[in-house]
Amino acid sequence: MTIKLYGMPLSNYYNMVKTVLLEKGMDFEEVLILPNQESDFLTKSPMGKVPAMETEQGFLTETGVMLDYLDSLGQGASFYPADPYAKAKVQEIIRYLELYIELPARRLYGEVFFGRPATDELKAEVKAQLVKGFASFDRLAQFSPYLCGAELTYADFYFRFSVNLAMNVCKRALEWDRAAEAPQYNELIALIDERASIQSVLADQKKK
Ligand SMILES: N[C@@H](CCC(=O)N[C@@H](CS)C(=O)NCC(=O)O)C(=O)O
Repeated sequence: MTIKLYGMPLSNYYNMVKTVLLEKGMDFEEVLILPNQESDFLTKSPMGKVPAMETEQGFLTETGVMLDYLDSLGQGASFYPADPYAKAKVQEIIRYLELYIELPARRLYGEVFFGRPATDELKAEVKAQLVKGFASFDRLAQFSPYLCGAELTYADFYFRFSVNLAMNVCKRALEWDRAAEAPQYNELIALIDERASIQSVLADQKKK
């Protein structure tokens, strides 16, 4: 059975998984659906979030899990190093991006993307989390030129679709120009954006 990817091109997590499917040259179908709490969708995605993935054995959710599943299928290129420690370092940086940058930044998506102003208290809390989050990420990331060294890894795809939005949140909700402080972020995004997979994902995002 062809893998089906549920979600929508506005979702950065959806785009991470879609990029990896494209990079691997795997056949897949896109099922366009918004996150929702309908009972039918909750049987597929227990939190009602996107992306979700339908495989011949059943459904999977959580972006990191889906990336690992696709990797373990062994089709197309792998973006994990063969060495177990080096692979764990890629997984570590993805975890940092998710827990300490993506999730705090998301707390201000309402203000930045959906016109729901956040309180000053919330902004101060998120700013403190992001200061720590970016500092910890900077201690792990190599930018030489990729996050984990000379080879492109899954962490770079995660970074591409996560940190650009987080920087947007910093600028628009916190008056904090993270991109100016860390020019290496946009340099890496520009490098990753040269890939055909990303170009195709971004073009689909613009269409919607
Ligand atoms: N931890 C999930 C997060 C996915 C997620 O938050 N997706 C957003 C769209 S970008 C969503 O479905 N939001 C709706 C909601 O939170 O109920 C993952 O890694 O895939």
